[in-house]
Amino acid sequence: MSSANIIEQAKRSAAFAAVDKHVDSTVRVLGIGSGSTVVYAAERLVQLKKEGKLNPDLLCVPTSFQSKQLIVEAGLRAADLDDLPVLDPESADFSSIDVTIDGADEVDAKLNAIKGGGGAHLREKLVANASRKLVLIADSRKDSETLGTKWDKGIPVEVSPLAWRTIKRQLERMAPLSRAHGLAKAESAAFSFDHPQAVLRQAVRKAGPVVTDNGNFILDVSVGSIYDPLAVEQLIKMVPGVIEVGIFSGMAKEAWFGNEDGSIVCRE
Ligand code: ABF
Repeated sequence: MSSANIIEQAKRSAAFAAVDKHVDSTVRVLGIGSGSTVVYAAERLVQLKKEGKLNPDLLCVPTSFQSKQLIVEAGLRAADLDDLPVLDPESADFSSIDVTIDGADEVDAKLNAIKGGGGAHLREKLVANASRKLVLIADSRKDSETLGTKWDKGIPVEVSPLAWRTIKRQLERMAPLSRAHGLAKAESAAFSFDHPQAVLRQAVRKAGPVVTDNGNFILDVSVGSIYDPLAVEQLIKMVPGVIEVGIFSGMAKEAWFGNEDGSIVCRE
């Protein structure tokens, strides 16, 4: 089997295992993520539907146009996030989604994740935030000790088109702020990229900014190893015009990884 097929099989194994553990007839609302691994989750949902194992009234909440297509093509019912009631009106829990299954670009030992390689992280984070459980699925290439050590394309940051150059300049000059936050000890305003801690280096993709489903731009903020994902997420998010950051700190309850030898690992 080619290495590409081995990776696809690993993704499929992780997706099937996560769906089998978390989706049964008691699930009323299911968040459906974006990317290629989630395609296998949809494949498993189709099988479960045929076997009569899904809630007949199951609603699925998409996280992108791609995700919406997956839901429709699987013969499932799509629902908009804000059209849903809270699951338990009597509690303080504002969740309206039982569980969301989504992919990731990198997941660290504490289940913090870099997401948004496909430019959908704003809706993905909105859906994850409204979910009782966020379950990540990926092949083992995404399984990492520390964010920023395996994923080398930078943190996707959705920004307003109104000021993307200004935002880019501000990010490029954040080293002093980073230092103030103890995140990095950049020697000067010029970013030192070899620093072991999170040093923010912003690089707009060669072809210029990517436009998201929401009409905003994506900038890729390249960092070194991220030992404090929440701090880096907050640092970037406070820049005026930043709409959402592709770091999901402390949001995932589980992560399922398919290994190339066919085994599956679930980390909680
Ligand atoms: C979405 O799909 C994004 O958050 C993430 O960047 C990407 C992962 O894609 P794949 O499953 O194809 O690796 O979840």
